[in-house]
Amino acid sequence: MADQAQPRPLPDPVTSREWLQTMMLIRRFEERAGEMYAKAKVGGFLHLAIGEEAAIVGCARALRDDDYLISTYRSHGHALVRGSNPDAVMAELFGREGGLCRGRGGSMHMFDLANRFMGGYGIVGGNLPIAAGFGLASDYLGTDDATLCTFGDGAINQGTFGETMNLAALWKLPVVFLVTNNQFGMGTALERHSANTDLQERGQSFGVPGMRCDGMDVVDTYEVCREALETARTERQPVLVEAITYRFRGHSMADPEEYRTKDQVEEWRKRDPIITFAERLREADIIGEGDAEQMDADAVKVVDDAVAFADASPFPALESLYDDIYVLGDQLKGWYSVDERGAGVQKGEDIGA
Ligand SMILES: Cc1ncc(C[n+]2csc(CCOP(=O)(O)OP(=O)(O)O)c2C)c(N)n1
Repeated sequence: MADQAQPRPLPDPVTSREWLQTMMLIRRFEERAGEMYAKAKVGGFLHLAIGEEAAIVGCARALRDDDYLISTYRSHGHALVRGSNPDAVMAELFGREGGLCRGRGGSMHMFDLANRFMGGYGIVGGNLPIAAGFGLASDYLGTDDATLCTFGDGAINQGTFGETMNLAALWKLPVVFLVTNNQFGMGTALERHSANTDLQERGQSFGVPGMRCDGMDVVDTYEVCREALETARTERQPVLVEAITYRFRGHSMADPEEYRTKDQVEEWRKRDPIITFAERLREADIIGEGDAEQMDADAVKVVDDAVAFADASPFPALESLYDDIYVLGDQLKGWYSVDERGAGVQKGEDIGA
């Protein structure tokens, strides 16, 4: 992690502007998603990553196009930064046919193979072994593609963490594990759920070295992840990176936030990753008067269009209920696997019987 007084040098102007623009898009997209949830346009759960944009953009921009990214249920930003169409991401939240997963996944289960975004996952810690699988697949295929797996500080205490670190180190898998330490696992503060709060250290006994970055600083996150990915790719050495960050909103949309004070939130908001990065770009003359406002207006326009697209997109047809479902034939009987009354579409009558 870079010294706060000595920030890392900025990338070239075009790259710097793109990072700011992408963080703004994610912020505006998430804010609107929250509004759409309040209007009941979005069903199920909705977890926003507002405040974590630098951690998202910094790590993803360290990836090559053919690398894999896998994240959690807090994954709208990961899809957007990977290049998923904002219209399709919003339509997925709305549960519509035009969604990234044709409306089947919703907020927690974004997936975009073309952009090698291998999904959001609802099970805490469930994505770590899957990431190891991608690493193993890269080995089998003889490619030098690397995988980046993001998860939260709460997930580091799941059994899957130790199991995955062990195999990743043993099999020399090209995977970087990024623990997004936003200080809380739901309503439980880091020091209340972890005896050892130095999370980047937690892989060492398994043979996975650790690094730390300032997850409120997009440049620092990028540089640390780039180095970690290089190590994973060329030395076949998995690395654990800890990004220190903070989520400004509740865990999900139904969170009274009784576990933290408003003062603490305000204190972290002073380090808002978008505002601080825009200031740096202004000081470096990379953006001028009115540029940030224009970029923000552009982001709002993209989000407006995404909402219009999502609203106009139809709900999936009832006949498509069994599309893309695993069917195990004779091995499993019952409604939960396949409608045994025949190959024809049964339109769901008797469901629940
Ligand atoms: C195996 C499992 N246990 C519990 C839950 C319920 N749950 C959803 S999110 C969450 C907190 C996880 O916190 P963290 O890993 O720090 O990620 P963050 O939400 O902060 O991004 C829990 C306990 C779950 N989804 N999966």
